[in-house]
Amino acid sequence: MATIFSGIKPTGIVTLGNYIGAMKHFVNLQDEHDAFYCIVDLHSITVEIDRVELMNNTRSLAALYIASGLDPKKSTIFVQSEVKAHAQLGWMMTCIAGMGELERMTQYKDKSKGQERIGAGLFVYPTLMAADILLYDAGLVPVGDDQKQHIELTRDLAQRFNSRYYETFIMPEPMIAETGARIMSLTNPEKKMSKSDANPKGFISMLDAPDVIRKKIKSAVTDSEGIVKFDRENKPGVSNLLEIYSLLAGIPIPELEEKYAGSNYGVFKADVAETIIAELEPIQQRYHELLNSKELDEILDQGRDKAELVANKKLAKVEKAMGLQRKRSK
Ligand code: ATP
Ligand code: LTN
Repeated sequence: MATIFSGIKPTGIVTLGNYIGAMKHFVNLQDEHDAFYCIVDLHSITVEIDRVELMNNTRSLAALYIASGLDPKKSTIFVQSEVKAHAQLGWMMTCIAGMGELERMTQYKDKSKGQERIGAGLFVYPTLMAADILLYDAGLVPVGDDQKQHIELTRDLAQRFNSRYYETFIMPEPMIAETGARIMSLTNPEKKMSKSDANPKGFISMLDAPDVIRKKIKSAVTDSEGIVKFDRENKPGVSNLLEIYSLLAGIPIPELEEKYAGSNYGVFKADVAETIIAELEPIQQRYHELLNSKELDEILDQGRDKAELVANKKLAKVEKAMGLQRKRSK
């Protein structure tokens, strides 16, 4: 059974998009796979972020991982910067990668657009992500649709390394769900929902209170047609809400279309909001119990120790393959 690896950046509070596109799959996979779920704080510093905010986000994401159903007995949950091998292998991968292939990454293009000063870390971001995955011999990487290109690059780097030195890495496969891999912004349904969106109306945070959720869904951009129908091209706003509703309630979209035939958007949106609230309520409750607990520290300490064992072993193999070893006197 393939090992699973995935990560989320502590750049803000996890959104409903992160939950549907990634976290829900993490939970489903942990029963049958060896799974590593990381809080990728080293990736968060590729853009400017306040130090206290980063520390809070890191803890909050760990609590949300567990509150959403990750079981530390089944999954290894840890903070990236605590396992030093990530940064070390990241450097080696940077040396394997070419400028051209990094320049083609759409996440880099999006995040650097309009920036006065582009951090070099943002540019080499995918080489650190490759290191994350390759350190654990992960065969499957559950992610949202936006990360596919980074995993393809990871495969290219692994292959290049294997042929330049010798067989060291296995080829990871992206695991992207057919639905829910790209939840869109509520204010601009042409753009993906992002936790770092400057406008909080664009996303539902996992910690939003029920009234905030009702307000955000009520003001979500739709269209003037007044027909609840799935048509991503012509009705992106309504389609996005239908997708969220369907995935959370476990009701197929055609059934929802039928249910709301003849109703106005107000009724439909109110039900979408209540479905989200019902999903998030127990998660929020567990989150608050965990956030300041010793239990959370213990889980992260154990996760770090377990991850370190695996990662250090792989790092030693890579160092050996690359000749990063001192010759000793006979
Ligand atoms: P940021 O806004 O800081 O770039 P983000 O919200 O895009 O953050 P990430 O930490 O980059 O979130 O992503 C964590 C996981 O969630 C990844 O697997 C990513 O593909 C997935 N993901 C992110 N946004 C969405 C979305 N809108 N719909 C579905 N999956 C998503
Ligand atoms: N690049 C990802 C976060 C990420 C990741 C990873 C995902 C960092 N390392 C390893 C899967 C596997 C993002 O921006 N969402």
